[in-house]
Amino acid sequence: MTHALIVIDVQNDFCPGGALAVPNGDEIVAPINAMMPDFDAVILTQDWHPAGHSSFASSHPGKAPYDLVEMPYGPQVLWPDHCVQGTPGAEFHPDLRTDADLILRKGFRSAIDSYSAFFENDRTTPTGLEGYLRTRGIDRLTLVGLATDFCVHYSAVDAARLGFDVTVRTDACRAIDLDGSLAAAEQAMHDSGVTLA
Ligand code: VGL
Ligand code: ZN
Repeated sequence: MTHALIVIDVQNDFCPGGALAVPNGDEIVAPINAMMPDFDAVILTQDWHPAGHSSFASSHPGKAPYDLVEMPYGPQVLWPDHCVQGTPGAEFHPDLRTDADLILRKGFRSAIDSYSAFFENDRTTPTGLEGYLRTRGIDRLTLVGLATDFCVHYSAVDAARLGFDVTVRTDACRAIDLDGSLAAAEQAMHDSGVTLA
């Protein structure tokens, strides 16, 4: 089997002091760096939104961060402005090793968010990552990063649905945990056949 490490969104805005800080998000940087040499391929994802992105509460008059809205593609949580293209918050954590094979950006279309590394939030528009992995003969994936209950969760469920052998190393992830979203994500990943390790 050819085994890739997919490092989800280890960016300044998701670390302490960032715009959408995940509690203790920076704790996973050193363990992730230490895991990288054990894989045949390393892929980093980067949340990469244009200013005024439709997932930002600031783009919806009268709405606040963490409100839920109905978008044409389904329900969407509204977030503080984060990971705006070209800003320091969108950069990787300064200690993260970035000598990866591929850096995949997602969430770059204004009208739609993309939690998953495989599909935008309509769950059908592909990012191209599946084709990249398949053409490289990669069939096994280990996922780590931020946040367990959003981008790691959706990426893991989509990868399992596409037929990859998927493990999430929860010790190298950290969660936002809005209203039980971590428990729901763990259940959904388990039900999709993802190994939680
Ligand atoms: C994420 C919320 C908004 C994540 C990205 O990386 O989990 N969460 N954008
Ligand atoms: Zn985002």
